[in-house]
Amino acid sequence: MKILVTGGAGFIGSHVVDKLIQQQCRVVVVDNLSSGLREHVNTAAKLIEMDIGSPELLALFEQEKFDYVIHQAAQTTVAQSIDRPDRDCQVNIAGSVNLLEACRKTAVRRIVFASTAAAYGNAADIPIPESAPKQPTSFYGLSKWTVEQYLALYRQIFGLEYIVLRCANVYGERQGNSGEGGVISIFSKKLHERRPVTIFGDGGQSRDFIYVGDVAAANCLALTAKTCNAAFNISTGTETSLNTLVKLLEQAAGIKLKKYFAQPREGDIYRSSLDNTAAGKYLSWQPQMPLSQGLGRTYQALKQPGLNQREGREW
Ligand code: UD2
Repeated sequence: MKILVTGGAGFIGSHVVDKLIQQQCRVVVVDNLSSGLREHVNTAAKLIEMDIGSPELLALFEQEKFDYVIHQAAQTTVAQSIDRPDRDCQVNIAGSVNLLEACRKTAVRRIVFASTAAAYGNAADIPIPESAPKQPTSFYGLSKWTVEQYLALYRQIFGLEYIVLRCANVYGERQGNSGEGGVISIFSKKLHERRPVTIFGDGGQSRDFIYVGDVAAANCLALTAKTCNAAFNISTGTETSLNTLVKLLEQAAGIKLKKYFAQPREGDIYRSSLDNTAAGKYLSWQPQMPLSQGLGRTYQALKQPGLNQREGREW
């Protein structure tokens, strides 16, 4: 089968591509390389440098005739969505609708969409079930939730099949570690450089950290899962506070981190963990990577840049 992975040069997308290639799929990547890297794209995949919002996207779909689409391309950070809601909307909403148009006009069989825990906002019940109210506290959460609703309506009106994967905090090799990166990649880099970290808030805020290889596996399973037109949480189902994360990172590296505390970040949620029962039942998916081990791998990959490359990974 022929699969398009949007954002396939990015952090999660490039791991998805690797897994699909391992499964002998034919893979095309569409990525504008705004944050993704050409060298992260598996050489067995075809890379098209294009924006998902491009008017040329439809012609590409007509030419390639994709069976399935895995949609990972996005503006991915909460903080940037607060700085530039207009840009977040343009990429995450308008770009996705452009992609959906190409999907329905060329009879794509199914689209798998990367959504987020941020769609829930501050939920009452932890771990959060899929049915919890969607009350995003950031434009990023809002834009992802909006696309989920577009998918439901595209299904209803045009018959396009979909699966939404609401991912918790994804970490692992190849994650960016600049201001746009996740807390694990940022702290790992600081640790490696023996520089202090800044904790926004009291460090008591929790996240559900899920390894990128586990997320890639969930995407592959979602392509052919019998149950579709539904959303599934992809997570470990456990909460880890930032203070605990710092301790685990220190253990993984054998180095002490110096910490500064600053004001909580605008739009941040305090507690986050997602119930993953439904993904177990309907996708036959379970997280495999223990956090301490995943942190070790992430840190080692930073120390040995070769491990960040596709060829160096064992996952
Ligand atoms: C992450 C994802 C987002 C979405 C969401 C789902 C990233 C960059 N963003 O947003 O795409 O999937 O999870 O819930 O992965 N923090 C510090 N110091 C730092 C950096 C972060 O204290 O230097 C804090 C931050 O204020 C927050 C926590 O660490 O309380 C996690 O921050 P993050 O940027 O890694 O991820 P989050 O949850 O905002």
